[in-house]
Formats: sequence, C-alpha cells, structure tokens
Amino acid sequence: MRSVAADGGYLSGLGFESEKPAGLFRWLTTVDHKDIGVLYIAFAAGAALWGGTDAMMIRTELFTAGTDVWSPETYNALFTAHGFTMLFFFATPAFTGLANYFIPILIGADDMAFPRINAIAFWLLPPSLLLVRGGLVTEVLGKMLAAVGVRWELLFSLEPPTTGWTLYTPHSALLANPQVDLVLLGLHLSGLATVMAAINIIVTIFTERGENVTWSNLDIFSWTLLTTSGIILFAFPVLGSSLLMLVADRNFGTTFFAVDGGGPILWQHLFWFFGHPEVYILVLPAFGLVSLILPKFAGRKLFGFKFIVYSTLAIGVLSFGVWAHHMFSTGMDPRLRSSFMAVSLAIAIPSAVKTFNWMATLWGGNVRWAAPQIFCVGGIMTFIVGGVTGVFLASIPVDLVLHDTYYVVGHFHFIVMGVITFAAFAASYYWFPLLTGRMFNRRLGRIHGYLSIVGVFLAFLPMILIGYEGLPRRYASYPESFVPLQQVSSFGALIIGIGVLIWLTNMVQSYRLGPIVTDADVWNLRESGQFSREWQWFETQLEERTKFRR
Ligand code: HEM
Ligand SMILES: [Cu+2]
Repeated sequence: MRSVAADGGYLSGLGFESEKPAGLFRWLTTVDHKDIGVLYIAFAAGAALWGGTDAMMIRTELFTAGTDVWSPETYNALFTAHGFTMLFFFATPAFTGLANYFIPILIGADDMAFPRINAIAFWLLPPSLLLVRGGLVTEVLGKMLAAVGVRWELLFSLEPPTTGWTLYTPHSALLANPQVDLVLLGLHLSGLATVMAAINIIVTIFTERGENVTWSNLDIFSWTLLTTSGIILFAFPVLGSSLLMLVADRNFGTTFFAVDGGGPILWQHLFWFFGHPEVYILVLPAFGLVSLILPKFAGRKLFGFKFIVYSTLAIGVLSFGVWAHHMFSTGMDPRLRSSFMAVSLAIAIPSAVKTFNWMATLWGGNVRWAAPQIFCVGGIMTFIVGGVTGVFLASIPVDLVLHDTYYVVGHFHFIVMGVITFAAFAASYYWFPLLTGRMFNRRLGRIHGYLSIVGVFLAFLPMILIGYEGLPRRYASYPESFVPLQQVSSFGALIIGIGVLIWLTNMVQSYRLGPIVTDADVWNLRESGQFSREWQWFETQLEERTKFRR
C-alpha cells in the first residue's frame, strides 16, 4: 500500500492508499486500462521525438542543394525510419493509448473487455520498435562489446534499411542487408499488437457499455475508434501476410513479388490495400478528438452529430475502395483506373461533411481560444489544405504529373503533421488536468499552438510549390533553383520543432509542479451543459481524494 502516480488525477507523492505496487514493478505488471493508456501515450511520445529527430535531420540535409551533411544512403535510411516510426510507433499507439484510457470511462465500463490481452498488446510494441530501428541500436551495442574485446560482426552488418516505408519490390526483395528482414518481422509484430488492441476496443464498446449508454448517445470519440478498429481488422492482416510473403521471397526462394512470379505490382496492390485504409486508421481518431473537443470550447453542442457518425462509417467502408489511386502511374487498365478515381473523389464527400459540421459548430458559438481549441481549429485549417490537395491527386491526369513529387509529401504532411498530430496535441492539453491532477501552463500551450500552425504552413506549403515545379521526392540533393523554397521549408520545420520542445517542457514541468486541480470543471463545461462523463468521473476521483486527506 504505497502512493501511486498519475492514477486518473491522483498525484504522485501525496500518499494516497492504493492496491497497486509502487514504482517500476507496477508499470511492468499492470493490467489496468488507465495505466496501459499512460504507457501507450508515453511510448508514442518517445517514438514521436525519435521520428521527429529524423525529420529534423532530413530537413538539415535539404537546407542546401548538395549532399553536404549526410551521405545519400543515410538520407534514404532517415526518411525510411522516419516514416515507419511516425506511422506505426507514434500515431497508432498515441490514439490506442487515449482509447485505452478514455473509452472505458466514456462508456461507463470498469475496464477493457480483455485486460491481459491489453497489456500483451502494449508490450509487443517496444520489441517491435527495436526490431524496426535495430541498425542503430545494434551498432551502439556492437561498439560497446568491441570496447571490452568481444567483436560480433553480425551486429555491424545490420545497416538501417533504405526501402522507404512503402517497401516497394524489387528493391526491398533484393537488398542484401539482413536488417530488412528484422524490419519486416518488427512490422509484423506491431501489426499483431494493433489487431489485438482493435479487437479489444470493439468487444469493449459492444459488450461493456453502461446501462444508459446507447448507440445514439455513444460519444463521438468512441464511435471513431470503433470504426477505426473495424478497418484495422481488415487492413492489418493483409499487411501481415504481405510482409511474410516478402520475408519468404528474400529468404526461402519463393517468387511472390519476383518478375517471374506475381510481380512487383502485386506488392503494390497488397501494400496499398492495407496502406490507404491505414491513413484513415490514423485520421479517424483525430477527427473524433476534434469532434469531441471543439464543441467544448465553442460553448455549443456538436452540429450534426449523426452525420459525423455516418460520415465516419462511410469513410471506413470507402477507404477499402481507393487503394489503386497510389498506382495510377503504373500503367494499369484505364477503365479500372477511372473507377478508382471515382471512388477516391467520392470519399472527399464524407470528409467535407465533417469540415462543414465543425465550421457550423463554431459559427455563432462563443469560442474560447484555449490551447486545445487552437489545435482543433488549426487542425481544421490544415485538413482543408491537405484535403483539397488530395482531391487533385485523386484525378488521374493531375496525378500523372505530380506523382512522386514533393507535392505528395506536402499534401500528406498537411494531414499527418497537421490534423493527426494537432489532434493529439489538443487531447494532450484538454485531458492533461484529468490525467495528472495538475494544470499546465496555459500561456506556453497557446504559444505552442500558434507556433505549430505557422510552422506547418511554412514547412509544407513550399513543398507543394516545389512539387508543382516538378522536384521528385526521396532525393538528398536537388537543383540550385529550389534552394529558397527548401530553406523556408526547413525553417518551418525548425519552428515546429521549437514548439514541440515547449510542449515537452510544459508537460514535464507541469506534471511535477503545476497548480493542483481542485475543481473538476477545469474548462467551465457545466455552463454549456457539456460536463461530460469523463469529467464527472474525474469529479468523483477528486472527491475521494479529499476524503482521504481528511
Ligand atoms: C516537423 C515535422 C515533420 C517534418 C519536417 C517532416 C519531413 C518529412 C520529409 C522532408 C519527408 C520526405 C522525404 C523524401 O521524400 O525525400 C517526409 C516523409 C514522410 N513523413 Fe514526415 N515530417 C514531419 C512529420 C511527420 C509526421 C508527424 C508523420 C506521420 C504521423 C510523418 C510521416 C511521414 C511519412 C510516412 C513519410 C514518407 C516516408 C517515405 O517516403 O518512405 N512525418 N517527412
Ligand atoms: Cu490513398
């Protein structure tokens, strides 16, 4: 019976009674959904900082036209590792973590349906991250062993792969580097973890809802996570199988993706059948968070709740019918190609529905510019740019010109760095008092918000222009004429990076020293009738805490 940290508004060091063991042992053995949620969130934040460091290293190289800073191989390894880390180890776990912490609370359940599977799913992630990013770790290990006289060559043979996150064959099949196999196995493992978490979320929402939680008053965040988990169930097994087929091609002489077998195009079909739904797996929870948080700071209810739910479900279904828009330039049958164009354009409609609903919620509302709201509105802004540029890419003639240029990189970063990361930041501020029992520094939060919006536009608008002028992506060097725009972009990335450091300082320092929250209604939600279930839960936690103190 010792004190616990971060147990839903409980603070460390205040000496509350708890059933849980203290310290490291607690975190290693926990099956409590809140603890697992915190573990996921911490893991995702760590991975984001690692992937963000890669991004800064990429932008450092691109600051000048030549390859002056890193070698071309290192550059290729950097964007590959950056993509893997951000998609599989930052964005996915960040939302799974929030889901673990909040879904049971939001639906009035005691815990997730399968608490132990929940813990296993989380603990698969650290080893899979190490497998995927092994090259660097093994090199350090090898050097340490060599220093004490043991030289193990294998450790030095694991070069960071240069495949890109899409792992296109034949390149990925032919690379001799054994680290590629470890990456494939690591990704497979992370896929298993993701599927286990998804099943848990689905079963929890179906079977553990409290008596008064019906489908029609299920909160919007749980709705989006339910849809996301459904997509995961169909998308990730395809990735898993394709990864194993590639492992077999590389090691056991099969020819799934060799020219005399299924061919490289088979890889692209299988990969994007997973890959396109994956982007919705990441963006739907972000939409859910924006839909949940935005109304609280607009002083009125979410406009068109039902339509937001329907459009979420529509996106979930349609996301499986668009994968070949990544393959317009591979020379497939034109009739087939146009049907993929039609579905890709159609999926813009439910996305636009959401945007209009958000704007209608803000319209005439009493908007308060707290940090979470700045990130929500900023996310809508970047989503509009990311979405509109996506509609262009979905049109075959435009795509044929812009395919694999910086335009694409600019387009999808407006989504991944804009909406997805902004929603994660919004949630980190919105729920910070509930998670830690303390308040963050609001001024620093707002500064971080404005810096991030400016940073994203400075970093990624130039990429769209650079792409229009035809510069291909994934090159470490480029013609001199692109220098000014590339430098603006690197400057924007630096601003985003400074914002992230401000966020990190704020989170850590406020967790340790921020003012203690005594009133659960931190955001004045009672006024507008939006004191929702998780805050009511927090209120009872606070009451129990004061009971202990007396
Ligand atoms: C400050 C923030 C970021 C910056 C400056 C940045 C920069 C870049 C750049 C310059 C590239 C293109 C490399 C090339 O094609 O030559 C890239 C690729 C990529 N980025 Fe980011 N990025 C950032 C954040 C993110 C986030 C948050 C995510 C996902 C959640 C992400 C996902 C990706 C992916 C998937 C790729 C493609 C990798 C590949 O081509 O294999 N990035 N990033
Ligand atoms: Cu797509």
